[in-house]
Amino acid sequence: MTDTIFQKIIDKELPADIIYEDELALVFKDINPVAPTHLLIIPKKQIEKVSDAENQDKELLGHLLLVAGKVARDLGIDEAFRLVVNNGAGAQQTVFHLHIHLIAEREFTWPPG
Ligand code: DGP
Repeated sequence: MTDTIFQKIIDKELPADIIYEDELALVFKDINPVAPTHLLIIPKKQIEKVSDAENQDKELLGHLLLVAGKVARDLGIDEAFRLVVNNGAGAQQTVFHLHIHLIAEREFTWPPG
C-alpha cells in the first residue's frame, strides 16, 4: 500500500489541526469541512478501507468509535453528531486510508446524500 496524505499527517510530515492523538489513533480537522465541526478519526495503522479490515483489527475499529465518543464529549457536541465512513471510490472515498468523518453543529437530514 502506498503512503497517503493521511500517512504524512501521522508522520508529522504534513501539518494538520490535531484534536486528539493516542498510540492507535489520530483525530484532526478536515481541510474541507462540510459542517462547523468536521473531524477525521483515523487509525495509525494503514488500512485502505473498512472492507480491507481483518479480524485482527477488531479492537482497533472499536477503539476508533470510542475515540469518536470521547472527542465528542470533550467538545460538548455529544448530543448530536454524525459519523460517516465512505468505503471505496463509488461511495466518494478519496483518501485510501480508513477514516471516520465526525460531523456536528449543523442540521441533519435522513436519509443522507
Ligand atoms: P473521503 O472522501 O471520505 O475519502 O474524505 C477524505 C477527506 O479528507 C475529505 O473530506 C478532505 C480531507 N482531506 C484531504 N486531504 C487533506 C489534508 O491534507 N488535510 C486534512 N486535514 N484533510 C484532508
